[in-house]
Amino acid sequence: MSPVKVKMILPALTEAISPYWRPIKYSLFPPLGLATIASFFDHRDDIELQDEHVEVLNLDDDPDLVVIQVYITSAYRAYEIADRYRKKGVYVALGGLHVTALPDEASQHADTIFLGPGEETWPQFLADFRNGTPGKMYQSQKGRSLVGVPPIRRDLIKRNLYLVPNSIVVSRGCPHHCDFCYKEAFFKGGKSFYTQAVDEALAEIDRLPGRHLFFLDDHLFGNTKFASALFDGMLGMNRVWQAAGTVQSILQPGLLEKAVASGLKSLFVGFETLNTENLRQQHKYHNLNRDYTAAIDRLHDAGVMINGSFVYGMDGDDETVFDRTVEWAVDRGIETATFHILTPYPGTALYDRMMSEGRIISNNWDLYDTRHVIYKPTQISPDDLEAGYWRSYREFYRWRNIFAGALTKKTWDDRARHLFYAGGWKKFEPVWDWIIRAERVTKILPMLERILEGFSDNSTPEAGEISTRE
Ligand code: B12
Ligand code: SF4
Repeated sequence: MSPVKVKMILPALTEAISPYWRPIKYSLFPPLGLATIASFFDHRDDIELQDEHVEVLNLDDDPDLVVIQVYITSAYRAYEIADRYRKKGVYVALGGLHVTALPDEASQHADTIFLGPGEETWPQFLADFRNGTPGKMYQSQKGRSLVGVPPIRRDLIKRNLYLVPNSIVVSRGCPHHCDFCYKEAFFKGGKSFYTQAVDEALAEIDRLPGRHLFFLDDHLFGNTKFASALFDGMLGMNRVWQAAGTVQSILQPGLLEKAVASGLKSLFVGFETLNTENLRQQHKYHNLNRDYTAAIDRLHDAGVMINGSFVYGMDGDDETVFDRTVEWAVDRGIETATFHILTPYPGTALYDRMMSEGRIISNNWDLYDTRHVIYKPTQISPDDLEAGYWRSYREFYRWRNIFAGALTKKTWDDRARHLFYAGGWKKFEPVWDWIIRAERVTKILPMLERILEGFSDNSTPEAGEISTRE
């Protein structure tokens, strides 16, 4: 069959393309999901991948096939683009988290929809499409695996537009089952946690230029055997890397040490709440009865910075939660923090519970961005919840608090690293903005590597060595 002309699109939520919005967050990571399924195309197929977070979409073209990834916050934009192409007679395929959660809604804007991860269904569809017999819906169920999946088509990614072009995912899903998490709905009908073969993950790492890596896995430490072998394999690769992990995995003897030896420098940790009842209600059992402070100290002692994640608005939260949480995080020297308003995504146990209690107050998906209250909280008014959320960011990132956090560190090097990292991230937004708009964002990467590494570390190669690998 003749080659297919394909357009792949990651639409942006409105705020990401607004001139008034800080673009740094949206210029962090390239569209890995689409680049992953692109690996199943034939080398003769003509593929263009556009990410609206970092570029203006060209919607006037006439491809044979349009492939769109749909997140909840970009759903309306995705549907608008899909409808526009379908009007021209172009075949449109929609997949991703929101399509999986609400297939009936998505199918009104697509010729074919895909539920769940794409590694199994996409090659089936492509074969059917080439034969002229594509189905209306493909659902990933049994037989999920990442073993032998072709390498991600990173050649389709415009690396120079991203601060962290080396984002990487070596697993899918997570072994845990928190009520508010997307994963239960997304992986319904099959395995909800699985990894690549260690050799294939290491080969993918080896293909990435430069030193810095950002693992986007939900829980890189979720399979101890896999993580252990991966970290062992990364020894000597001279990488600096960031990832996400649970309090439980940090406290686990041995694994953190291996991660640090292979270059771990900063970890996103889902503390979520300081209230035990909240944890229980959300079925976040793996955080229950864990000593958060011990986990923080363990990371800091190992030279790992922390991005603490906190969710506000669970039923046990009252109006004191904001100041208490910020104070707790500052006192413990957490370097950066991410606050969220509890958001019941369709398809989650939390959404179903809130629906049955009549507490969902908005089905405007644009507002499901963890910055708006779309349900009735029990102890706080929606206005106070939103105000407390914004106040938390303001307070946490006040210079006074950044200095206070830095001063909890034991050495001057660690204090300096805290100041540069936390201050640099939040306090120089106009500078970031300018750099991003000038498309010079990758120039900052060596500086990020330097800060992550810390100022006393002698293992940093000379700048020339970094640029050779780039
Ligand atoms: C990196 C990331 C970001 C990055 C960039 C995202 C990007 N460029 O793709 C940034 C920082 C910008 C970001 C921002 C936000 N994010 Co985010 N993010 C993630 C994260 C951690 C990883 C995404 C990823 O790369 N996964 C790895 C790839 C391989 O998987 P994938 O993208 O899902 O693709 C697979 C399948 O979905 C499927 N697939 C996808 N598209 C298609 C299309 C077709 C046709 C087919 C066949 C298959 C298919 O096949 C792929 C391979 O299996 C996820 C968590 C997660 N595990 O997904 C949260 C996540 C996607 N984010 C989320 C949210 C809520 C947000 C924000 C609203 C947060 C906020 N408060 O600002 C914003 C707005 C997002 C937006 N643009 O609309 C939620 C989404 C919930 C939902 N139901 O949509 C998630 C799931 C986090 C969570 N646990 O709640 N995010
Ligand atoms: S630990 Fe994180 S990724 Fe895993 S189920 Fe809970 S919220 Fe989701």
